[in-house]
Amino acid sequence: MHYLTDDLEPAVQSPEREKLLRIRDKVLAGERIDAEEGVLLFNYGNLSFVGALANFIREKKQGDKTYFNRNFHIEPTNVCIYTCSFCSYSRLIKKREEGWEYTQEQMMDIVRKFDDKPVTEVHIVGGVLPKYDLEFYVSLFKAIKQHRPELHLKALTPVEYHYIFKKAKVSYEEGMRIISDSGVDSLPGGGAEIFDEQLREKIAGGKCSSAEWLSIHKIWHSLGKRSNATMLYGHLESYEHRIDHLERLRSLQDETKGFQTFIPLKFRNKDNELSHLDEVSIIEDLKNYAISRIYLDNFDHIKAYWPMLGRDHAQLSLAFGVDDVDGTIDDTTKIYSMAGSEEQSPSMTTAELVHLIQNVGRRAIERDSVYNIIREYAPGELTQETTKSYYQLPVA
Ligand code: V47
Ligand code: SF4
Repeated sequence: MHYLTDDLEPAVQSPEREKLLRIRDKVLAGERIDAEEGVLLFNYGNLSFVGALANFIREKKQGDKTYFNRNFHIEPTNVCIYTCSFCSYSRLIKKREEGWEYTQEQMMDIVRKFDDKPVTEVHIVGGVLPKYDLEFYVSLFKAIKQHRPELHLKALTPVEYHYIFKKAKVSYEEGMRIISDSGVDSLPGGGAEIFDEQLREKIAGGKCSSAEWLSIHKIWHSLGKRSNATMLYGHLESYEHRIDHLERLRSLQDETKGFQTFIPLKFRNKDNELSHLDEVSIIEDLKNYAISRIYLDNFDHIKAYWPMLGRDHAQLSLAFGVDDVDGTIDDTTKIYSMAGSEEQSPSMTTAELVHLIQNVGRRAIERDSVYNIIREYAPGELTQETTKSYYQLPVA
């Protein structure tokens, strides 16, 4: 019998004790919990209970391995035709002069800035604007691949794809094939927000629907490609909405097995139309990571995005189901600092990131974008001096 069977008894002082113990038994037996049980965990599972279960699954799947990669971001524009109420980033077309709109050449300059750096991935995502159409992106992707063929291109979300395919009058199937042929290797998880149709309409009205988001990922997976998924939480949603979101992802993953990582994104309230909302507590963040880990039994990885969460909380998350802390990051990422993230100028050296992981007793593994292990770092192997030159990136 696993030690959790006894150890978790005292953690379950709840009117729903019997149901919680049943969930514990299911998790320990490797069985899937259902939506009702997921909601019950949010309502009645205390942090130590859900944390222990999530950590059990995390260690069963990944042991102490904790992954990061070396990536940089390009945000083509922060001007957007949409008006998502949680977004602190977009400068509407009427305030266009406050934003930026990079040309292909300017973006290639960013790519070239990393020519002598051992980065393995570029993550491209930004606002939606008519001039960034299918032709523009195909040309950009081809130029990046021509310049640096081995760089993994993780680019755009269904929000952009839906818009540019509609404008180009191509089907999703045809569009995703064109995108794949132009060099895109994988899709990041953005644009998922929250799948409940009514709430999505309220906070992200006008952009691709939940069904369209899922459909684009499904088609992408059918081409043998991988993608990530996110959930924006801590705004107006209920626990039922969160579990509904996880359920739709789990069910698509059963079909395609194309998702690599789930990334919960905590709503930050600086400078947006939902600024009147309080941000949720760290306890809520950790419970959300843990329950995501428990619910998404067919996802290999749960990622904490450290620039948004902050370093200490990212460390803490590693005990609550998280096994990935994303990557090193540079000055070109504005979306989180503009939304009020803990990290106003997010950048970490490889040594710092490795230390962050090892300092809480986990193994620091550098991965590529599809989770092949590039290197494991031994404790004490890296010092600030040996890596400073790689990741002391310029901060705006
Ligand atoms: O879809 C926007 C979120 C997402 C706010 O796949 C906000 O590896 C919090 O998806 N508070 C885009 N979040 C970023 C994204 C992502 C990030 C890191 C790694 C990966 C990956 C994907 O950012 C948007 C939206 O949900 N966002 N505004 C805000 N105020
Ligand atoms: Fe545009 Fe994305 Fe911001 Fe919505 S979240 S307004 S789609 S940049």
